[in-house]
Amino acid sequence: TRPLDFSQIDAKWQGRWRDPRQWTVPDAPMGKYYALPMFPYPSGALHIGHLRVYTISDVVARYRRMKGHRVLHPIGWDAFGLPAENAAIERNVDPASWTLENIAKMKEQIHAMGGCWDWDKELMTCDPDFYKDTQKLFLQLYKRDLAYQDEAVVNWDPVDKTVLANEQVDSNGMSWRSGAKVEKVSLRQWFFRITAFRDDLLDDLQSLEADGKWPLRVIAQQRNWLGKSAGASLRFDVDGGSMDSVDVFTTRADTLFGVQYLALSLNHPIVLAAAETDASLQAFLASAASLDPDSKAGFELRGVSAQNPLLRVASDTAGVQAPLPVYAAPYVLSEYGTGAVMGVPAHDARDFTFWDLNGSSIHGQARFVIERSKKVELQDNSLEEAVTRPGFLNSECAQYEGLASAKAAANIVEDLGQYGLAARTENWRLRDWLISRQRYWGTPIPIVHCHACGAIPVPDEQLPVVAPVMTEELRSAGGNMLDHAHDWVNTVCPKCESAAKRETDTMDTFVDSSWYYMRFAESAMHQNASESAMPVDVYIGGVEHAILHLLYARFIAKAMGRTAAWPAHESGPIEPFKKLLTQGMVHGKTFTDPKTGRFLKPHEVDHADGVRPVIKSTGETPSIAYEKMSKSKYNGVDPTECMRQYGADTTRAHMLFQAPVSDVLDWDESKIVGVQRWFRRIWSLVEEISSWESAQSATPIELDLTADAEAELWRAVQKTIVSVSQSYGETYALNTVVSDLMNLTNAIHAVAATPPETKSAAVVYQATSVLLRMLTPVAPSFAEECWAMLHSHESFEVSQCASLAGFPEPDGTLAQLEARWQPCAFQVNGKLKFAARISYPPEELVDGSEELREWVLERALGSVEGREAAENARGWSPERSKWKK
Ligand code: ANZ
Ligand code: ZN
Repeated sequence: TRPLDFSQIDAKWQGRWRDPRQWTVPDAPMGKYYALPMFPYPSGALHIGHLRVYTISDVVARYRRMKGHRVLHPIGWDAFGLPAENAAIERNVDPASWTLENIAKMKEQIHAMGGCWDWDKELMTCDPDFYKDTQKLFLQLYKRDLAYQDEAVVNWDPVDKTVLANEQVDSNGMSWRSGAKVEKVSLRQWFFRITAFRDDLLDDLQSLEADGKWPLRVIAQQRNWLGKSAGASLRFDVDGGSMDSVDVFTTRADTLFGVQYLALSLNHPIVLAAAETDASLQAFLASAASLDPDSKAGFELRGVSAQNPLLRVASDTAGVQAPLPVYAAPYVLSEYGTGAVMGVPAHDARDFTFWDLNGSSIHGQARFVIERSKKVELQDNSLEEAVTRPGFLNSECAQYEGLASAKAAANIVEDLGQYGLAARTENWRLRDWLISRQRYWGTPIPIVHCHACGAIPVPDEQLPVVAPVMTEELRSAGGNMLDHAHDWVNTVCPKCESAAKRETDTMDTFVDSSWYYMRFAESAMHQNASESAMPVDVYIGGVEHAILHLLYARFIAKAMGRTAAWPAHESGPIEPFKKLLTQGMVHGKTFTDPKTGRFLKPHEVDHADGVRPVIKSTGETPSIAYEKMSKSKYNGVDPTECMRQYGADTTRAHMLFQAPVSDVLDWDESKIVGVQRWFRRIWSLVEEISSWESAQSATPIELDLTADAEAELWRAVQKTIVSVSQSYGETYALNTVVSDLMNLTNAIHAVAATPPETKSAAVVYQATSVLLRMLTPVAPSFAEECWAMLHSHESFEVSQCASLAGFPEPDGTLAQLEARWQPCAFQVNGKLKFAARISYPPEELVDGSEELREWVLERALGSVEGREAAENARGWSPERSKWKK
């Protein structure tokens, strides 16, 4: 017998998987299929999360290939970004070489997992050949007024002289790098006009909701980020301010009778004007600028008051006579709505807290005007919190009295509208996408600034605009290095040829990832859209990208979809990713000392026992938990090491088997032996069968299914083909693929264990052949090795490997086989209950006879279900029981 050596098998087959040519299928009756995992950032090391995504995508890609699709399964590198730039500054190297080294390392690690990648499509976003097209994309958007420059308030680090992302500013407002106090400054920045597509971005989510194409959680997050809210703008007259009126945006016009104040954002014109003559307001604004927007601080503007617009339309104005105080308040966002809020303490939670803190003691308690139901009136007017749910109006104003919230709001807006005091509006949370980064390591924005002509696009033939090499001088300059690259910055205007300067901002790396999938598909900038592999059929990645990346990618697809970039045959909404699979996190095993709560390092725990780990220093049992992997918990797992130790296929199968793809996976290496055992069973089975003369002789093999054992096995084979195809192709329940294949292995073993007569040998041989092909997507190298062994003695030619042998299809015998079997319910002594399938008894057994009883009982208890039930019912023995028909 041949020993099963996983690393030898890996070595043999992985060389083959590396060659992308083998994946070119001459004819693909099923058409294109584009499987894409989110491309990695080249950090330098493959982590276990990567292994999970690429395993999933590889399994899907291999399955589709076997089913006859022309599959695109590419990989590339999201190679621009801050880590490379920082590493370059710290280590005095070029970010390009740092990045390339990392890519080389990670590529080897990816090879080790035995994936079938289209390596000839490999790309990296920092390659000028790639970013030439990123720049073209920018210019196409610019020409269509979808890219523009505008002033924006940004985080400015005065020491590093650079703009910081929000994530780079700590909770005290300090820079993560320099430690300097970050300033808010207004700078000219580049934006993409994503808001122009907001209606499509929202409406088309519906098409992704159907049939679970996208996880509902992701769709909800997208909706929330777009944040459409329908409401109205209402106009309040103002006395004593720099303006005569203030417009507010509200979603609850029905609460207008309950307004007790107005609150303005810190840079509202009325606030800024008042501050000119009010030193204490100035002081408040200075201190409030650094407060977080959750703060409910406020400053009442002296001598300023507002009037409730209902005064102009209500039949009874008793409740709305009082002039309303006006506050400056940091909780009012300047970029949302009109930057002004009508404060309704009784019915809005934020307003309630604000009023409690700033107004109620001077101006009175919260005033409730919305009742929960028509009948019950609010007795107590001093509730502990706001009543935010819609209800019925209790305004003591006959005109609106008792109306349901929605109706009351509609009437109020309409009535005020007659006087130009109200209009229906909608508001969106979505803002235009700020893509400027004051960074070296990103795609240069292809614009030249000319004194005479303004911002001029770099002409196509001058693309790509390549950043200058990072010299020692630039590296030490700090801030945006490109600002200091004088030879590069100074250029001539493409239009008038006078002296001009290059744009020194580079693009957010999210721009690169917003279109790379189209480059893989060779559409977008390359115009041959009808041959395009777009859209992506299944996109696999982490849920952490549920919002920004997916939104940006959807936007770019829609923007480019209006051009020639989209496959003409695709109708309906333009969505880049038909199906989205978000894989769960992989958690690592932590050991803690139960006494101290300290995380234990691997060498502090003794696993020698194999059952119960022991803390070496104390002899006690550590507490075990599964948590997010982190250095401080010593629970990280190196996927490369794991594959080296157990083999790539074993690691893949284990990973798939342990949890459904979308769930958290608790990585427990000790369980990997289960998969190894399974593979050994398959190995010995194949070895055994390949020695059977009878199995190899007949071609094509006629299956004789007249005997029960063979028929039952073949039924299992057929059922497994159906269920596994569905899991691979529709539900992505890849964990059940593994368990179904394990069960089929056991079923084959059961028949193979009895001496092989000719008829059962043929069935066992066929069943094994089907098993190996169905196993190929999960464990490609192992399955191929087994396949080669199964066919090693054959007289007829088997030149094809299992991957090219096609995925097994049901042979149509299932219905017939199912009909042979009757589902029967069994109950023995009232104790043992189970359902099993029994074939029809032979004619000669007489009804009610002892022989029939024996015959049925033997089969019932011999069935998988019967054996299981007997095992579960401890102490039960069939001899002592009475059988009831
Ligand atoms: C009065 C009111 C009464 C409100 C009530 C709510 C409940 P969404 O749904 O998220 O769009 N608002 C308006 N502009 C704001 C701004 N610039 N900064 C902070 N808050 C602002 O939120 C709309 C609601 O948020 C608006 O409806 C307004 O408060 C507040 F019982 O108006 B509402
Ligand atoms: Zn010019």
